Amino acid sequence: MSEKNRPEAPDPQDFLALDATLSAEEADIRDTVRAFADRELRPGVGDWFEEGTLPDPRGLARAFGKLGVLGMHLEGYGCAGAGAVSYGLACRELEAVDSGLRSFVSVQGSLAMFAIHRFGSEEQKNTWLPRMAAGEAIGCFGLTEPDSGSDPGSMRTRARRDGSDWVLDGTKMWITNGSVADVAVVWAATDEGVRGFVVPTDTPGFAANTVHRKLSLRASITSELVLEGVRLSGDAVLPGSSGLGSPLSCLNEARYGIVWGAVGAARACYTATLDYATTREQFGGPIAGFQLTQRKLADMVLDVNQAGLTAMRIGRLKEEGACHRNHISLGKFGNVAAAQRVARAARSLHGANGITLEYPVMRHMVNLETVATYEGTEEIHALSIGQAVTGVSAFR
Ligand code: TGC
Ligand code: FAD
Repeated sequence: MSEKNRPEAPDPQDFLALDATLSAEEADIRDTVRAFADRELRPGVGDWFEEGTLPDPRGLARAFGKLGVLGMHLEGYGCAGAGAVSYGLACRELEAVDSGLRSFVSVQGSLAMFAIHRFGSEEQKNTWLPRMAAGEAIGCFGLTEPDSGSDPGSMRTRARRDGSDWVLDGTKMWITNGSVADVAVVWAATDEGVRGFVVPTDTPGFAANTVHRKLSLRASITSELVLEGVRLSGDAVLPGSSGLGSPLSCLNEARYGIVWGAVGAARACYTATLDYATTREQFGGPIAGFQLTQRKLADMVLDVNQAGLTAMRIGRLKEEGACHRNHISLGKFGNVAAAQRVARAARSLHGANGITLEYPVMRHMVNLETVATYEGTEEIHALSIGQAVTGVSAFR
C-alpha cells in the first residue's frame, strides 16, 4: 500500500485529519463561519460575557442571517438547505468562540424555526421562516417550566379552547432569547395532549423577564416567559404538533448541534493551552516540557479527536437518514463530558491566568456547565442510552 499521503507528523490542530474528509463545500462553510467568528464575535465575547448580556441581539441576528446559518439545515422559506455536517461545522466554529453564540443559532434554527418548519401551516411558515432565516425576526422555544425540566411531560402551561380561540396560561423558565424574541414557540398541555403554539410576543398577556446573576452562558439572554390569559386565534396552533414527541423531536435537532459545538469548545481550550504551555516558562523551561503537562495535553488531544469523530459519524448517519435519536443522545452525553474534561485541564494548565477573561478557558469551562444541563442533562442521556441497550426504562 502506498504511503505517499503520510504526513511528517500529525497536525496538532487536527490530529486525526478529520477535516480532510470534508467535501470542498463543507470546508468552505467551515472557513466562512470561522472567519466570521474571528472577525465579528471573538473580539467582543469576553466583554459580553463579563457584562452578562449580548449588547446588540438584533444586529447579531441580522449578521447571523447574512452569514446564512439561521435554519441553514432546513429546506425552502429562505433557508440554505445545507447538509447535516455543514450545519455541525457551523455549530463547531461558533462554539469555539462561546457556547452562548452557538446557542443563539441553535435556538433560532433548530428549535423555533424547526418547530414551525416541521409542524406549522403554510401560512405560519411563510409568515415567520423567511424573516427568521434573515435574522429580521428572533424566535424562542418555551418547553421548560419552573417545576418541569427533565420531565417536560409534567408541564402545567395549559391551552384551552374558547370558541374558535385558544387561551394560554402558564410560566416557562430558562428560555434562551425569550426577552428579545418576536415570536415564541410555546408548548402547552391541551385536552388533546401537548401541542405547540406560535405566539407573537406582543400579544396581550405575554411577558418576558430576563434572568440575571447567571454564572454560566453569560453571553446569552435567558428569560422567564409569563403567559396570563394569552388569547390567540385558532390558527396559532402548530397543526402538525401532537403529543410530547413533537417538542422532543425538535430537541434532537438542537442536541445534534451541541454534539458538534462541544468539539469547538474543547478544541478552543486545547488550542489555547498548547499555545500557553509552549510559551509559559517555569523551572527554567516551558511548562509543555513537563511529563505531567504532556499527559494532560495527550488526554486533551484524545478527547478533542474522539469527540470530533463521534460528531462526524453522527452527522454522516444523519445525512444518510440513518440517525436514531439515541445516536444523538450518545453524542451529547460523550462530547459534552469530553469538552468539560478538556476545559478543566485547560484551566489548570493556565494557572492563575486561567481564572481570568484574558484567556478563554474558564469562560468555556463554566459555559459547559449549562451545555451539560440543557437539552437533556447528562443523567437523562445516560438513561436514554441505558434504555436503548437494555430495553428497560429507568426514568421513573
Ligand atoms: P416518553 O414516554 O419516553 O416519550 C413521549 C413520546 O415522545 C417520544 N420521544 C421522542 N420523540 C422524538 N425525539 C425524542 N428525543 C424523543 N424522546 C421521546 C416517545 O417515543 C413518545 O412517543 P409516543 O408516540 O409513544 O407518545 O416521555 P417521558 O415523559 O418518559 O420523557 C422522556 C425523556 C426524559 C427522555 C424526555 O422527556 C427528555 O428528553 N427530557 C429532557 C428535557 C429536555 O431536554 N429539555 C430541553 C428543553 S429546550 C432547551 O434546553 C434549549 S437549550 C438552548 C440550546 O439548545 O442552545
Ligand atoms: P431538573 O430536571 O430539576 O434536574 C435536576 C437534577 O436531577 C439533574 O442533575 C438531573 O439530571 C437530575 N434528574 C432529573 N430526573 C432524573 C432521573 N429520572 N434520574 C436521574 N437523575 C435525574 N429550556 C427551554 O425550554 N428552552 C430554552 O431555550 C432553554 N434554554 C436554557 C438556557 C440555559 C442557560 C439553561 C441553564 C437552561 C435552558 N433551558 C431551556 C432549560 C433546560 O433544558 C433545563 O434546565 C434542563 O432540561 C434541566 O431541567 P432542570 O433545570 O429543571 O433540572
